[in-house]
Amino acid sequence: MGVAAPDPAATGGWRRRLSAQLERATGAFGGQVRSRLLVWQRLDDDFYETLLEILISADTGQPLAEAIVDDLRQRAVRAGANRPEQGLALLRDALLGQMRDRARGLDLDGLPAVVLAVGVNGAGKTTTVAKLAHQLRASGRTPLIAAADTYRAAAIEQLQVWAERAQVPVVAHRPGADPGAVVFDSLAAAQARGCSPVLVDTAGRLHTRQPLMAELAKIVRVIGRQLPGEPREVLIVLDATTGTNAVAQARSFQEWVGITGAVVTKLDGTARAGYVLRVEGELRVPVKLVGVGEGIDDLGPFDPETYLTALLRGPVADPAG
Ligand SMILES: Nc1nc2c(ncn2[C@@H]2O[C@H](COP(=O)(O)OP(=O)(O)OP(=O)(O)O)[C@@H](O)[C@H]2O)c(=O)[nH]1
Ligand SMILES: [Mg+2]
Repeated sequence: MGVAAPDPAATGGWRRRLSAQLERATGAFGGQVRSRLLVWQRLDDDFYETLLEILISADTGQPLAEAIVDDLRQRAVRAGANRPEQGLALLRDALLGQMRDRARGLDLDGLPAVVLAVGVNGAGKTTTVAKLAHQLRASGRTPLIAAADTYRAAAIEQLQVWAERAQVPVVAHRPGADPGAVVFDSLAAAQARGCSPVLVDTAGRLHTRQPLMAELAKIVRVIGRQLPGEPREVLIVLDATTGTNAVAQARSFQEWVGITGAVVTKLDGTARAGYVLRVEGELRVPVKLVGVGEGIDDLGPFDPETYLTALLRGPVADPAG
């Protein structure tokens, strides 16, 4: 189901805002496209080598950048294209073709549905849970937040402050409590009160720390025992500004708990716009949500078309239309 859309009344404004933030995030890339790619007269080795450099510098990752450029060469030959603008249009179509068919809405059909946010320290999990709770409530749902990061008192308080603003109930235990017990109580509370979805904030953990990953797997087992089929959504939260080892992180989380989607945060603060391509291309995990700021409204569904248009500076459609 395509939920996680922001308040419908605010959608036009939100989309404009997302576009504006993406423009900034992709500005460096778009600038390079104009100043370094469109100066070539034809689609030749100079063009392709420059494109490869631009992709790599935007954090797309070498293997994926090479695959994208090789694919584009073949497409250009097949299409008989020989001008840089045609090359960029083919590139946009190729990337859009790969990204368009991925299911990006959150599956929230369970009663209650459970959404688990996981990731390394500081990625933006708590903020994402709070923003999502706010938006789901604004769109008429009755979310409940499980404060399953029990490592730091500050983490529980941070969530309570956000949740109060969003007017969403939080189930929390004392610092140091078993996160599995918090989740157990949260699901019972959601069932008793008719709340859904349950959004579970978890402690940040390094993907290489086995005991911490085992603890996360235990949380997932607790959920599955209480509610077969849940959690429907396990979202890995990835910080676009720290980039590079996202692939290793996500693979590890994938092995331990299974990932259904990614949230890329802090896209407002980065020139590494290729990062989203990398998450999709190398991990084969759909980016479902993007974070573009620290405010409660600064989260929204990821729209490949808006993103690629901003990235490759094609004709900019009116995002509100
Ligand atoms: N600019 C910007 N900042 C963000 C975004 N998302 C989160 N942040 C900031 O990133 C910092 C960390 O966010 P948290 O939500 O606390 O991250 P976390 O993953 O819960 O961190 P731990 O619980 O410590 O692992 C905070 O200062 C947030 O305000 C975003 O989309 N853009
Ligand atoms: Mg947190």
